[in-house]
Amino acid sequence: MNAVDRRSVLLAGLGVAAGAGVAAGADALGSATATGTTAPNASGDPGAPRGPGASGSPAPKSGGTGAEHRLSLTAAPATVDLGAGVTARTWAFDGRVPAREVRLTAGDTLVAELANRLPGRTGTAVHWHGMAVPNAMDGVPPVTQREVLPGAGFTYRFTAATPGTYFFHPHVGVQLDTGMYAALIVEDPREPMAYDDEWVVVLDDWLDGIKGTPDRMLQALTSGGSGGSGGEETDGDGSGDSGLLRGAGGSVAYPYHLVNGRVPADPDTYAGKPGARVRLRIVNAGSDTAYRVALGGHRLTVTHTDGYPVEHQEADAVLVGMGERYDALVTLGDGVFPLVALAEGKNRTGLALVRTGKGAAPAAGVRPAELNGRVITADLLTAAEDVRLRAAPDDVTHLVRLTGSMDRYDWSINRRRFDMRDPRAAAFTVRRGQRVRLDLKNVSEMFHPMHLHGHTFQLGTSGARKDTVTVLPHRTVTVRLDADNPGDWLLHCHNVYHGEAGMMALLSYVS
Ligand SMILES: [Cu+2]
Repeated sequence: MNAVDRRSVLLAGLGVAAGAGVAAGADALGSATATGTTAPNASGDPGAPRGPGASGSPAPKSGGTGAEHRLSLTAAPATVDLGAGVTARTWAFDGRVPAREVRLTAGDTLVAELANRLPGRTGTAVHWHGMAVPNAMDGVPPVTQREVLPGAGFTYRFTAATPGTYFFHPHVGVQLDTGMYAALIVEDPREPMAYDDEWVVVLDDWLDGIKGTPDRMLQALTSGGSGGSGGEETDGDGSGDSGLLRGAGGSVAYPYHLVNGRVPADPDTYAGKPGARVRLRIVNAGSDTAYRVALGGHRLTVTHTDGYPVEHQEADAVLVGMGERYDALVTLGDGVFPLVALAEGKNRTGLALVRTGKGAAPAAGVRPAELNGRVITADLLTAAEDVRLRAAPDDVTHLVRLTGSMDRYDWSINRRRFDMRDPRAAAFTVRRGQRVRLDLKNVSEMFHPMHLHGHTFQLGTSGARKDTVTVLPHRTVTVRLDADNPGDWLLHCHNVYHGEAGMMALLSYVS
């Protein structure tokens, strides 16, 4: 995080005091915004009237600050340095893995210009994971837009209504498993939590350019599974079951697990001061790996998942499925500490370091005891009171059976494999204004992190507000949402190989 970002966070925390000093007549939101990251890009007058985004946390889904945040994303082949002499030929946005973090203030408008310089006829698009964008900005070809072909571009434009921790990635084929991803942070102009700094922790399982490509992996998985041609590609070594996931951790044996694009032998290092309070924003951008994350020598206070606040809970570690995000507060000790992401069921780890004082760095394969302490999973969380869904009867209930098997790799929903050429077939239909209940019933032997586009749902009746929820084998998770964002929205497994094999469906609004 750069100095400007940090200042904006601190100012937001200071609230009124900062406002008084900077702009007479502006409220705390105005001054925090004017001093923060968005000011250089703002097209409007920083003192202009603010929308209803100013009224509380999280900001309501309308209105805006008037500030525009412009960025360009060029998708192209790149050779990236993963540390410790490991380089990989991959596809990336602007040659970086992860791509440059995007940071906005709630109410800002993001204007992102995508340019495609990928090889051959490789189309792409950008999906803004977790953001309740207008349907046409959701980045899912061919459902919400056409594929952006090489040499062409597309401009995404939407207002970031709700503060939180998000990320973005392509939603074409298995491009999620390339280097094309980055964190997207929406700051709360009235941030209610006090902290001294914040660190974004982006996790990823990596094979591209090291062990074939994601496309080849998909082919191996779908053309015979473990017994077929995929034998040497797919998992066979170092894997096992995960107790937390009640089964296999995945099907792909990744050579590396990265934290912020770095291998454990050459980790990213966060510098801080002993006693400082830091907000961690943890994003799992992986494709086939759930991570158990802990900071050695520290306890975590879990505060948010998928951007939405929860009643705070103390934990030693947190389980983060693919597509999930968790925020946690931590008070730093004095020394050098390992921030470890254990790949569930894969017997491998990713690593970053936290350095606040003297000391030798821990070994690359370190496994702090906290990994085996109290692990927070989403089902243990309760939504913060101000983000709970209002009580209302269910207007429509859909049974979403998660079907298929690892052997046949015939992942599907209600036994139907999604067909991108006919995406609206067998859609789950809803009407605007309905309270929608989805019963996610996993009848398979493997966990599935189910992600819904364009909405957040609530687990149970007062559980966490989320957009991605891990459904364990032979379990049913009931979620509810308000149908308030018309369009055709994907509901799918965020294991990119499961999704691409067919575990997707559409939630479609009808009139
Ligand atoms: Cu799945």
